[in-house]
Amino acid sequence: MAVRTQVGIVGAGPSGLLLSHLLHLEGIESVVLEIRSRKHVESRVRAGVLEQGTVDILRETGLGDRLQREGLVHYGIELRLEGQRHRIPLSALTGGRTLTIYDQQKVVYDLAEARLAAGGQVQYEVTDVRVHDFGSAAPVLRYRKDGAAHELRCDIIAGCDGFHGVCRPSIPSGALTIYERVYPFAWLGILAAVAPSVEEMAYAPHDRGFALHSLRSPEISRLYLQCAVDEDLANWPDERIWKELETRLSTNDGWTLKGGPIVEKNLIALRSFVVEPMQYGRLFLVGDAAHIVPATGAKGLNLAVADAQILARAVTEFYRSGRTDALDRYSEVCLRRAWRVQQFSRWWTLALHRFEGDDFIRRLQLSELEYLLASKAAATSMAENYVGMPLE
Ligand code: FAS
Ligand code: PHB
Repeated sequence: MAVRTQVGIVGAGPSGLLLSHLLHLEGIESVVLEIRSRKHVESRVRAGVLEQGTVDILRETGLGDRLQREGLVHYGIELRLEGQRHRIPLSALTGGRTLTIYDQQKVVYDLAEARLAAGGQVQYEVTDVRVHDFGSAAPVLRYRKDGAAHELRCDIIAGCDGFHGVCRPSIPSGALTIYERVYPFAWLGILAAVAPSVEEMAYAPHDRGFALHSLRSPEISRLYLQCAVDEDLANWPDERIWKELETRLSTNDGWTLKGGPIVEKNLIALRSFVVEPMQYGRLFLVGDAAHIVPATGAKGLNLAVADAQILARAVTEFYRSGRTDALDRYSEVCLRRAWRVQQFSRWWTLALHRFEGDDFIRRLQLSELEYLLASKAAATSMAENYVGMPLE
C-alpha cells in the first residue's frame, strides 16, 4: 500500500517524536516508523538530565505540565575530590540557567501522548524499514507491518533511528566521514528504589575509579560506577555495588550512602562518535543516528533535541518559502553544536575517570579539577557547557 506524506521519520525515540511534534505545530505532516513496541521504547532506562534549552522547547510547545510537576530543578553539582565536597554553582555562573531531572522515558511518553492525541501517525512494530531515492526530490520509505508491504512517499526523510538504525548505513559510505573514539572503561549503571543520598548530582573521580550519584525522583536514585569495558555484571551482586559506590563517593564529613533494591543494572559503553555530513540529498540524520557522546556530560538526549529543532526550522522554511538554504546548512549548523558537546563531554570524561596505572594522567586530572574549583573563569566555562549553550 502506498501512502504519501511530507516528512517520513524513522524512529520514535526523543528526536523522532519531537521532530514530528514540532512539524505538526507548523502544519506539516509526518509519519513516524518505529521498529519496537511503544511499551519497549518507553521502558528503556536512559538519560535523565535536561538542559535549560530542552526544558524550554518542551514547555513552549505544550509539553510542560508534567515536566513542571515532576521535574526536579537543579542549580549546581557537587565534585568530591579526595574526600572533600565542593559545589559548582552552575546556575549562578550562567545567569540563572538550570538543569532539570526528568527521565527520558517520561519525555518520550509525553511526546507520544501529544502526537497520538493530535492524530499523529506513529507506527510501532514495523519491520524491514528501507530508505530509497533520497538522492532525488521524491524519496521513499518501504517497510512491512502486520505482514503487508507498505510504501511511504515523502519529500524529506529524517533518520532519527539511533546509533544502530538503518538510515546512516543507507548513505553511500564514500559520502561520509566517521570520527570515533572508544574509551578504555565503561559504566555500570543502576536504578535503585531508594531516596537519593544527595541533594545535587555528585561526581567522584576516586582513585579506585569514577562514581556518580544522580537521581530520577525523590524516591528513585540513579548511580554509576566506572568499570572495565567487558565487565561481567554477574560479578557485581547488589551488595558489592553499594559497597564500591560508598567507597568511591565517601567524604570526610560523615556523609553516608543509603542502599536499597536495585531495579535495573546495565553496562553502558562510553564512545565519542560523529558522522559528517549529517545529510545526503533529502535524508537528514538526527540525534544518535549522527553522533554519540560519552554519557559523562549528560548530553546525548539534549543534543538530539537540538538537532530536531534545527531540522524542524529548516523544513518549515522549505514548505513556507520553497527555499532550501536552511536545509542545505542543516549539517553545518548541527555539527557546530555537536562538536562543542563532543569536546565538553570528552574533557569531562578524561578529567574524571581513572586511567589504570597512569599516575601522570592522575596528576594532570587533579591539577585540572583543582583549577576548576579555584578559578571562576574555569568554573564558568564548565558551567556554560554543562547547562547547554543557547541554540544558534
Ligand atoms: P534513540 O536511540 O533514543 O531512538 C532511536 C529509535 O529508533 C529507537 O526507538 C529505535 O527502536 C528506533 N529504530 C532503530 N532502528 C530502527 C529502524 N531500522 N526502523 C525504525 N526504527 C528504528 N544520554 C544522556 O544524556 N544521559 C544518559 O545518562 C544516557 N544514558 C544512556 C544509556 C544507554 C544504554 C544508551 C544507549 C544511551 C544513553 N544516553 C544518555 C543517550 C540517549 O539518551 C540518546 O542520546 C537519546 O536516546 C538519543 O535519542 P534519539 O536520537 O532519538 O535516538
Ligand atoms: C544521569 O542521571 O543519567 C546522569 C547524570 C549526570 C551525568 C550523566 C548521567 O553527568
